[in-house]
Amino acid sequence: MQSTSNSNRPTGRRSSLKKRTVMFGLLAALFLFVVGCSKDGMSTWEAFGPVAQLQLDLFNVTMWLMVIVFFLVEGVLLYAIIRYRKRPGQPKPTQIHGNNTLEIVLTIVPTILVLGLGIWSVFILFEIDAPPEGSDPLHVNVTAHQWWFEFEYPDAGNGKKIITANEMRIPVDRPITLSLFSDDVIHSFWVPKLAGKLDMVPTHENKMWIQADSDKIDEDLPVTLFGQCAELCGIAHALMRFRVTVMEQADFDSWAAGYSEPPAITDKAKKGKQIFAANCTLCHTIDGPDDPALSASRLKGFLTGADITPVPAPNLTDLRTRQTLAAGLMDLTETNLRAWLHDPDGIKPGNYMAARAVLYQGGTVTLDEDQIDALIGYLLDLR
Ligand code: HEC
Ligand SMILES: [Cu+2]
Repeated sequence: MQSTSNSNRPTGRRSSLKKRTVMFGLLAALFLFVVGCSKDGMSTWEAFGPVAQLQLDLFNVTMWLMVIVFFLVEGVLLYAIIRYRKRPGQPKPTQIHGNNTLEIVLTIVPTILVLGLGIWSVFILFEIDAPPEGSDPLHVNVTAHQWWFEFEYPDAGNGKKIITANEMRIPVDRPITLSLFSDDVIHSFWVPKLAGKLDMVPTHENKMWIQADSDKIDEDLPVTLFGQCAELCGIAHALMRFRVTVMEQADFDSWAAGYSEPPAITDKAKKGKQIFAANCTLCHTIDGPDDPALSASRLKGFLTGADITPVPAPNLTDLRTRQTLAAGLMDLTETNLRAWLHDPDGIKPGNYMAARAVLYQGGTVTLDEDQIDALIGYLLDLR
């Protein structure tokens, strides 16, 4: 036993070294592939507003300084290792205590670097704390739910409240102040092109502001930016995305003015309206902002967690004006809406519509194809 393993050892070692080298190469390639995101999507390398720009500048300076330090230190290290390595027949080098000048330099330089970057970071923290004095910010309350985002504009159009989900619209060149909340666990608000991440914590309000500048966006408005929850928050965390559409103030105003105006409803949609009232209003509102008392009872239902209860759900009033379904998961099309109504859990495993609506408790949806057609007609007839 002993002798066999001994005689095998040299080749075994060599092949495992080879294997390790290959594994390392593969991992390095995977790493480069994974971090090689394009600028179009969720890139942090492109700033569309002043907050993101300040953060990006700080990041760039910090990173490049550290890259220089890394190559300097590693360079000197490698040079010393190779140049002064032990050679056969060489006498033992003279032993010295150290070098005071070198030690002082190696203490002072990093101290200056760390202090400098630290102080600059604090200045930037203050600078991005609030929008400039005298600007006219638009306020939005953002509440995270497992696994979607709710946007409330307390005073968007003539003091009228607007509640919508998963897609935030913002006017260009205007500061947007955000109050971030959560109704369940900790989530995180992240639109890389507008600002860094900020946690959304239950029972605690976090504030931030963002702005999209027309001179930083070289496309025609409206422009859609991507965001997503950046804090592991449960089974559908990776499917908790949202969008921010940057638009001209006038377009924003006309969207706001149209919100909750009763739509023209076709005959087919009339039937859909009844089906909606019977099956969906436990959780969804479709005719304006959610009634606060109703929201509170939905939240209570969710938190007490009995099997079939109301839960907070996306406000569907402006569903027709949206681009996506199920927290940015798929485009809003008739086919996708049909698929969602048939089997929400197949599309977004773990979501609370499938888990808590009576409709889905038998395994398949209890609506027939005609009823689903009517529902789709109704949902897409709203503006
Ligand atoms: C038990 C509560 C509940 C009931 C009842 C319910 N839903 Fe939902 N619905 C939800 C939740 C929660 C979500 C969010 C799922 C997610 O994205 O994680 C949702 C998402 C949706 C969405 C996607 C909205 C968006 O902004 O992406 C649509 C459309 C929808 N539901 C339609 C319906 C219709 C139509 C009915 C009735 C046939 C219905 N729902 C019944 C809870 C419910
Ligand atoms: Cu989340």
